[in-house]
Amino acid sequence: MLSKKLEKALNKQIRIEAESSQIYLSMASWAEVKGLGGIAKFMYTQSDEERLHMLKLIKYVNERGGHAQISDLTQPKTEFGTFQKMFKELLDHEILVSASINDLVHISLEEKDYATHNFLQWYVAEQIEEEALARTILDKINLIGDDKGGLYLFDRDVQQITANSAADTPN
Ligand code: OFO
Repeated sequence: MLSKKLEKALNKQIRIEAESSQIYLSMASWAEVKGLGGIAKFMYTQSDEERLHMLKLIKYVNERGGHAQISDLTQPKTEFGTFQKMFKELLDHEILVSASINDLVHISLEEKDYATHNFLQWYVAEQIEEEALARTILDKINLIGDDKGGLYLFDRDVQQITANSAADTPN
């Protein structure tokens, strides 16, 4: 059985994952409208993954005798300026999510809930991957700068990154 404190913290994380999904969905839509289908596809996939992260938490909370709460969400931005800025936002957001997962791990230890501590290790590993992916992409984008040809090639190649990260999608 989850403690009330941990249940509350896990519910907060459910909301964060749902909001992450919405943010990436908004980025996908923005990229699609800008005519960069590869980047849009990448962001749609990221959005789907965040939804899976949310669902995995919901099922865990309910399985452990808690009640997963579905809350209203903050509306994401709809404009992202440039692709550099958008990917920088993606990285910054993932860093925030990692901090939130770390807090959860801390609470699980405080509450001596080793099952939850064990469950959260999947998220700890996932955050390492997601931050690394965002950094790799950002490095490439910074190399491209304002070069239109480079952006064209990046848009084509980013689909490969989508395909690789999709292989890690949880069940
Ligand atoms: Fe849920 O991992 Fe990204 O935010």
